[in-house]
Amino acid sequence: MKRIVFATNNAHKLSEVSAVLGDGYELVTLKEVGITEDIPETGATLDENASIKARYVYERTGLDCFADDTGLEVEALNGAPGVHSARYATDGHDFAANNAKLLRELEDKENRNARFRTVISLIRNGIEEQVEGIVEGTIATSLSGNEGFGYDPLFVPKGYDRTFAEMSADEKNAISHRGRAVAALVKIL
Ligand code: ITT
Repeated sequence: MKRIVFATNNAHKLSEVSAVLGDGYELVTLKEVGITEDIPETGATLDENASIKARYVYERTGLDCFADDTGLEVEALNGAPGVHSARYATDGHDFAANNAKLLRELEDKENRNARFRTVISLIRNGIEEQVEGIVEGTIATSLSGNEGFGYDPLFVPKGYDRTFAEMSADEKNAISHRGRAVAALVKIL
């Protein structure tokens, strides 16, 4: 079994990624390697932030590791909230406030096209590689479902009439940005 650190403080991400990675990998958490502080995400893009998070862990532990940075990119909002998805409405990770703000911003917009994009930075033996995963969809006009996290109750993937929050973890992983990025990660691991 390969041991690899996943640089995240988000428990939802951890369970999604470990489900897609499967039994061949033992995911080590930040807590387990003694990193309890929030890693500063100061980059201007998802690519930069994924890289910052992975390097932060590699520099402190020397262990193989990866980090994911994800954003929701809404067409009518010129790609916002994008890299600012976690702190769209407030300073913290307030999912309800973020969703309420998104609904407000799109109130008078006909174009509700959006996509989730995940960038994963992998550092193995000191060498960094990046992969990404994208899922296209639309933003619903009201919240539906209790599964998942973040913007899931508003995101309807293309070809479906349910939000990610109305899908099981397996269903979401099979088509999601993160599921696709992790599938690409597995190919290079
Ligand atoms: P880490 O940096 O500790 O990994 P985070 O929650 O800060 O966790 P990101 O910066 O990658 O993660 O994600 C930014 C926000 O995007 C996150 O807070 C959610 O609101 C949203 N998000 C990310 N992945 C999502 C998903 O699969 N479904 C719905 N919303 C998601």
